Amino acid sequence: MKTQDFIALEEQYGAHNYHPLDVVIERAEGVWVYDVEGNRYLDCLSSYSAVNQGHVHPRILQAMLEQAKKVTLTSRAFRNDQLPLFYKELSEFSGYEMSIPMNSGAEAVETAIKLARKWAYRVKGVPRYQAEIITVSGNFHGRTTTIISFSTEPLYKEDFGPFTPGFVTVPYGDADALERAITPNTAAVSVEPIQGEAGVVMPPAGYLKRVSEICKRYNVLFIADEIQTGLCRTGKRFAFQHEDVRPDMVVIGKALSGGFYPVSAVLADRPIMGLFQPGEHGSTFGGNPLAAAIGRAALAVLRDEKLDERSAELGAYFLEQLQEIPSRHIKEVRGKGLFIGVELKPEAGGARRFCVELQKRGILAKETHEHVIRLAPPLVIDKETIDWALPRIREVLQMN
Ligand code: IF1
Repeated sequence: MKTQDFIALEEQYGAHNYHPLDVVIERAEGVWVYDVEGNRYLDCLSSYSAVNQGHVHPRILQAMLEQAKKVTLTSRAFRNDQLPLFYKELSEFSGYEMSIPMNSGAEAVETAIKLARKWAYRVKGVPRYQAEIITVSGNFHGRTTTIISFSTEPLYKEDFGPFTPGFVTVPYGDADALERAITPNTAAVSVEPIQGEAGVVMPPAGYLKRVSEICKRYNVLFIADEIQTGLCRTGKRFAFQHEDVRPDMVVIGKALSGGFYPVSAVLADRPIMGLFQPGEHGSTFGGNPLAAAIGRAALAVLRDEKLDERSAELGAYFLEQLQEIPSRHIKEVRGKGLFIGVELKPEAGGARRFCVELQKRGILAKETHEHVIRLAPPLVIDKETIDWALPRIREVLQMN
């Protein structure tokens, strides 16, 4: 079968909830993916930062295969020999005392919302069911009906009401607006340290510090969604570490499995995570031994290969080189580590056509919010490969 044959099947039998590039990938290794016609592409999306360790990392693959032969799922009605070790190693990696394992990022975000609300009622003393969570414009935290209830993107929410109450939205980056929105019923503030889906949107310097100070002053939990920015993507283990802050809860996913399996988690210290009582929350697959074994290997790769330092060093180089490209189309090139967005001027006609041209030159990138090309290769990329990509990216950015 050829590319078009696969596309025809997808068109006929699958929901059209995405508008993918016409590339049909059949295998991948490291930073490279290969389509059904044998063409090779540099993956500059990393499956939305789920394959920070590179595609099919051998160490994680080995861990998955070995565990899969032993036991994959025990339910949480019983215990298993992988989860306790995953808990410990995740605590050592993150510096947080405890965690609760889930599967998708959205599930972990929902878990953080429930935990923040429970903390509001049981610890802060907010009257029951009046807890408010402050979120920000341009947020992306997943696709569940509660999460899209506080989305500011009509495409993600307009046909899916009625919406879950209890969320207040303020402009991203505006700490004064955030402080004004706090009430005695505020349970938490939830932000992405850098907004991924919004187009690699960086807040003003010191914003996270202000958020943290405001949360402390008003006895409000600071929740950081690091599902896309975490796990070494931005040049630190967590993006919040670029400022001198320590959120009360950190939500992670994606690269927590290196792209092998849905693995997510919420990190917190005991005064918060200890609030969950038996039976209150969970999921069939959350914390299963296969996920835990994969998560352990994924963390070990991030740690042992120092992918945070690699992202910082190569990201700074990539960003500097991109910022030197003369192009009438470019409005701004921004980013942190290997998490880069090239924002185009509206008159450039949208980022999609540039992504199509990049594909013709062997580079896979994704537009976000119409005008931004996201460039986020796996963190195992090397300088030679970045130098291979730069002339191709330059050529595309300089086309008419
Ligand atoms: C899609 C982008 C979208 C996330 C943050 C939670 C989640 C995500 C910061 C939910 C997921 C994915 C979802 C995927 C495309 C991608 C994405 F931001 F990465 F670009 F959609 F906006 N918090 N982001 O980025 O995690 O439940 O997906 O495991 O839905 O199209 P999930």
